[in-house]
Amino acid sequence: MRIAEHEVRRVSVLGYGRTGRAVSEYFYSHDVEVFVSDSRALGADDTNHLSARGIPYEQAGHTVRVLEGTDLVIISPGIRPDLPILQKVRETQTQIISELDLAFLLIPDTPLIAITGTNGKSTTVKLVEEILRQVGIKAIAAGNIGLPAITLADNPPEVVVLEVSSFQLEQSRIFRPSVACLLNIAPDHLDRHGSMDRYVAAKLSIFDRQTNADLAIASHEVPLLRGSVEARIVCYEDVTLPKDVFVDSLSPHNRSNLRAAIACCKGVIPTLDESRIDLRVLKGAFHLPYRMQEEPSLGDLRVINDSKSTNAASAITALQAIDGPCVLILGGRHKGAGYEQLASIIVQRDVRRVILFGEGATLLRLSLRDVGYARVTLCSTLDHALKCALKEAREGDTILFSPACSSYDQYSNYVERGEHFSHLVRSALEQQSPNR
Ligand code: UMA
Ligand code: ADP
Repeated sequence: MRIAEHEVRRVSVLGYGRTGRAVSEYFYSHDVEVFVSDSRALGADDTNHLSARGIPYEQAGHTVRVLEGTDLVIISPGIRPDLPILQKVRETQTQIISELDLAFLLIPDTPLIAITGTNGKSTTVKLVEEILRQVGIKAIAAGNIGLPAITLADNPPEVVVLEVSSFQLEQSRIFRPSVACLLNIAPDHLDRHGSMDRYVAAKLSIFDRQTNADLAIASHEVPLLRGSVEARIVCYEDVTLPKDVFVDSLSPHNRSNLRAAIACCKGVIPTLDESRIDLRVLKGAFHLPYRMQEEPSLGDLRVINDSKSTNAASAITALQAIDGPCVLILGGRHKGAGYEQLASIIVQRDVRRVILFGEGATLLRLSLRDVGYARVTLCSTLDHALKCALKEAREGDTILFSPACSSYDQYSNYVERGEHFSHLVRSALEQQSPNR
């Protein structure tokens, strides 16, 4: 098959996770030879699937087999640009392309709304999808939210709403969305990007190839865009929200997400009348799993599961969204950014105790000590952390699980961590005596 100016007979797919599987399926179904290479030992489901299709693969490391007879190497978002095998590929002048760029080339005629930012991407992407569907446009949410964009290549919808991560942006050289939105930037993923400057550069690159026919949407970052972006710039905080009790009940961060979503929708339907959006239909988008999810109360304690909070900024947002005293559970894998700001907010808010668990616990404790906060309990697991939280909480408190770290020290992803927390809460509920 032809992709841009390249004749492609054989591809190598680096990484066989969600993205790699989708890319392999796409090429397999278009009769292009596929070779799969993954740094981990693949599970039996994967190896059986590949063998049944006659797709050759290597596991537990990338070797020069990636290069043999290959026209194109496709990389998953989790592949770092400095991976040694990529250096070898570059030396042979073989083309390397990200899944995001590939999907962009394979879906050439469909308007793309791309949304990035440190926090709020999934919520905003779902809001845009819902609003567009309400006005009769077949829109599909894809990308970092979980459905690799290439999955849509053979049967594209009317509009693709893409959640785009800094990992995907860092790898991309072609991608040009007609509407690009940057929600916010706070320190995150410094273990991958190496510095805040490089993380910011990756985020801002969403606007790089846009022209004056396109729309660039942002808020606090608008000054960074002026002079460097060709697209028409819109500040989403200028969007007026419909007067409605439901809107008033939203947390400030979700009102921001709604403003951004409306600005994105107006990018494809300039005549959209926001006062006619049925806001109640959007409820689901504001309540995606493990984002400030209300668990059953434990006696008189409110319990919130915010497992998707994987950086300090989202934990700050969570703290600011709740009223009254709380016991805060933080921890997981540290991603390289500091916790100074989070620690200073903890001191200001009514946080009865902070329970720390996982790899990041020691560093979090140091940051809290630096601001003079000492009401800290150290635990190894989430199980233990919830037990300690229950001991410390007083009548009417909220137990807030908003970890500020990634889940990868003890779980495969934030969903598994969120499910585990829900399970622990339900077990605690079953064990609770009536007069706790
Ligand atoms: N791998 C290698 N070599 C390497 C590194 C990884 O072979 O050097 C292999 C791993 O062993 C694994 C596979 O690559 O088998 C994983 O690939 P991946 O890390 O790119 O993950 P995918 O399963 O393809 O999922 C990716 C996104 N993951 C990451 O960016 C880390 C998913 O976002 C996204 O939903 C999916 O593509 C579909 O587009 C998850 C995420 O955590 C939710 N994203 C980060 C975030 O939101 O903070 C950026
Ligand atoms: P992302 O896809 O960027 O991770 P989500 O919508 O999944 O964003 O939300 C992730 C976390 O960030 C949740 O804890 C959520 O409560 C919080 N959050 C959502 N929107 C915002 C925002 N605009 N600013 C700060 N935090 C937010």
